[in-house]
Amino acid sequence: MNPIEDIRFHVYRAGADAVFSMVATELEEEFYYDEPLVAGDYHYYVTQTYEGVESDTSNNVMVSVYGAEDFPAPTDLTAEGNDYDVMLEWMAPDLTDWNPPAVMPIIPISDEKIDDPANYIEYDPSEHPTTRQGGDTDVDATVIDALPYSMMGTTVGYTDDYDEECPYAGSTSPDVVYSFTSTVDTAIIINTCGEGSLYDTKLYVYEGAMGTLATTLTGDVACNDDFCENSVQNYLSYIEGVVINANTTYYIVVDGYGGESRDYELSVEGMEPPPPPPPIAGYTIYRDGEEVGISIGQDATYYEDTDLEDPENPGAPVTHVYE
Ligand SMILES: [Ca+2]
Ligand SMILES: [Ca+2]
Ligand SMILES: [Ca+2]
Repeated sequence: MNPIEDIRFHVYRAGADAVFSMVATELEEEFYYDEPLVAGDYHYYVTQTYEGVESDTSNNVMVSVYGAEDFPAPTDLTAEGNDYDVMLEWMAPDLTDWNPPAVMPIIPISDEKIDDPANYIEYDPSEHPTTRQGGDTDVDATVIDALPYSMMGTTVGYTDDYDEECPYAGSTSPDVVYSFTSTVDTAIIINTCGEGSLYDTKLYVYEGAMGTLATTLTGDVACNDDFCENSVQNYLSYIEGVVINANTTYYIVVDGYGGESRDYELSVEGMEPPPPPPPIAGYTIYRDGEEVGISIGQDATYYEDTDLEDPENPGAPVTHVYE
């Protein structure tokens, strides 16, 4: 007898209220298609049962679902009938002030870290004679000269020059330093949430001089250890709205928790202006609520609906409603 045959899966989902409830039960397959859902962020986990006993929970995943309200609608639809054909024309929506939904949401961490300084690594750069990429301190900081900025690197082989408590102290992780100066007052978002980050990173920003933490738009100090996760690492770092005053040098430090060091992916974005809107891919045409066709491209604001003869009464015109 195959014990796998008796295993069943339960799927749990939470919406914005963060309260999980079971949405599927006794599944035999290792997948589930959850629909319909209104737009929003959802969290999921899965358990399995065997002979009535339910397992611990799987890892959590988060997904953003977008709905019709996230996308502007075309306007000014007109229809012109000609025998049994209808010619439709419409206007493309005005996307001047529209911000598209983010394609890659930042994934918040799902597991609380258990901080145990006894498990900290004692980092010794002499054990890592790797080629260095520059940027060990403020003196040789790598200059970020344009935004958005993205850099894949490693902290292995660098020296531990700095540390900040947010909230964990005592790390001996090596650190690398980037510098950024703007000619105008602005704000930036920095993170190591990308797939290129392979260790427990820590990020902070100094203003003007090493040791003076910058602040964020919400008044917090610009330091973060754990905010987001990727597919391989749970404790990545994200700081939103670091206040950048014009003509002041800011030092972005990529550091680590508990003596850890490895590869990182650093992203730095300006918070303004918003990205240009993407083009509209095309339109879907509905007749009496049924999809009857598509037109490709933002400028393809017309559709010819042909062969509308009433099958019940050959040769008779039919009335249709378009939306
Ligand atoms: Ca360093
Ligand atoms: Ca450090
Ligand atoms: Ca971290």
